[in-house]
Amino acid sequence: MKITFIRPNMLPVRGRDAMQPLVFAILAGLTPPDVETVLYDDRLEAIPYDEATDLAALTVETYTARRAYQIAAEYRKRGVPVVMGGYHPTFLPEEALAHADAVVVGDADALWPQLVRDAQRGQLQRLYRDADFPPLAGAQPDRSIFRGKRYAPAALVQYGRGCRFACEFCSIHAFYGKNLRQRGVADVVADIEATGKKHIFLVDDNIFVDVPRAKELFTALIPLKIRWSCQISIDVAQDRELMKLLEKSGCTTAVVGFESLNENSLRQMKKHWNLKHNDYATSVQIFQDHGIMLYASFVFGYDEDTPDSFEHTLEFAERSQFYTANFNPLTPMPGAALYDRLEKEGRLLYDRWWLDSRFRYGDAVFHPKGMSADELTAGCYRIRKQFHSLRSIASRGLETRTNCRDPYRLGLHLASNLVSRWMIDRKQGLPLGNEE
Ligand code: B12
Ligand code: SF4
Repeated sequence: MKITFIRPNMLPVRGRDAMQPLVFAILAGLTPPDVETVLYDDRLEAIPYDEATDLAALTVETYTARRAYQIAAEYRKRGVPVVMGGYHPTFLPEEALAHADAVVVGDADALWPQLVRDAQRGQLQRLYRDADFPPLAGAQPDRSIFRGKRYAPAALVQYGRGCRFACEFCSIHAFYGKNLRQRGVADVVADIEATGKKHIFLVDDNIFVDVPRAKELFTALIPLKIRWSCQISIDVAQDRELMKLLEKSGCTTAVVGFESLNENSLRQMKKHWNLKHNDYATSVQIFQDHGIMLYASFVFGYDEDTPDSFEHTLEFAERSQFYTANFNPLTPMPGAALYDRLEKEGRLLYDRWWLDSRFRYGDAVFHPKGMSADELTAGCYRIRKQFHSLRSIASRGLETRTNCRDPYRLGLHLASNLVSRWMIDRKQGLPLGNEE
């Protein structure tokens, strides 16, 4: 038997920064050894639909759903059954089942071997759903599936799943609820060593969900002498011991969700804890004192945001000399509490924006209160461009504790800013999927 794993592309354009789709290394590691596996990544290469296979297995996010359904149609036309899993089918299994033979809801780790056996017997069930959140132990990811593909240099590794917060717009709480699980530290260390890479992206939604376990991990990373990136909540800055461990263990960049400079907006999105310990400027100083380059994330469109919010936030992001930042229109994702609220308030512009041929990447998809939807789209695009101007890249690059602290960091600063600068206009305004 042969399984073809597919990672659909979001837009009809190839990027230069595709990262390894970790999910397929995990599934490959759980696949019985007598089953052949191959991966095609739609972001990097054309999919050979006519190559013989017994099952097409697609990972689907909301932004890639339209493309995933197009790919699934090609396989099903050729008589190949299709299974889908990931965030989007988990939240909308009925929608996905209209395009697939089987759907996995939630985590697949414990279900995958059974699904493969069912497929071998030609007895795929329609829906696979784990009633529980099984512990994250067992098989190690099999990254040989990525061999020969031109991915970004960092290897993706996961320590845990879930987040202790429940920000209104975020899919994580909707997916995992309050459940928090972590792998054994020794497994993670072995996994990192097996990648053979010296730069690791720890993909946990929030690596700071459990203080003792975070300390255990960071301590175990010190002897590996790697550089690593993570996503972390800003409240870590009040724990000086943890900050020292982050620095000592090689943490070079961290994605931090600042989201908004407006306290009421933070309250509305259930992220007011962002300001519980320190103001933003103080937290930024603490991170930078420890050499950590910040990738700051902002959203616009909460009820108190007005057209002035854009320049105000841009000014803060430049003054803080973040190595990079994203400025996105608040986007209701199915499954997240925000989606249900905006739907109830009758403020959604589309029935299902992710399938609508009129939707364009970067577009606002609901009626904000303090500006028009077009102003929201245009404001995010404008400051994204300004933040990636050569003047801004150069002046942010002069932050001596982080962005130009050593040649490695400066190289990272320049490379990520120049790639993002190049991508902004290539992505903005494109339809999702491959056809109009
Ligand atoms: C790393 C990451 C990225 C990386 C890219 C990663 C890559 N390989 O290309 C970067 C930073 C570039 C990125 C970009 C974006 N991302 Co992102 N990303 C993540 C993150 C943090 C980790 C992904 C990961 O490796 N997870 C580990 C794997 C093992 O978990 P998993 O994918 O959930 O897989 C498990 C199950 O879902 C299931 N499963 C998944 N797929 C399949 C397929 C089959 C066949 C089966 C059987 C099972 C199955 O089994 C797996 C094991 O149990 C996730 C959050 C998260 N926790 O997953 C967000 C996340 C996936 N991203 C998200 C978003 C919104 C984006 C962006 C659209 C952001 C933006 N506005 O531009 C972009 C564009 C993404 C795109 N489609 O191209 C959302 C998606 C929400 C949704 N409803 O779809 C998430 C959930 C973050 C969030 N907080 O909401 N992202
Ligand atoms: S802290 Fe981050 S991962 Fe956690 S719920 Fe909020 S946005 Fe999602």
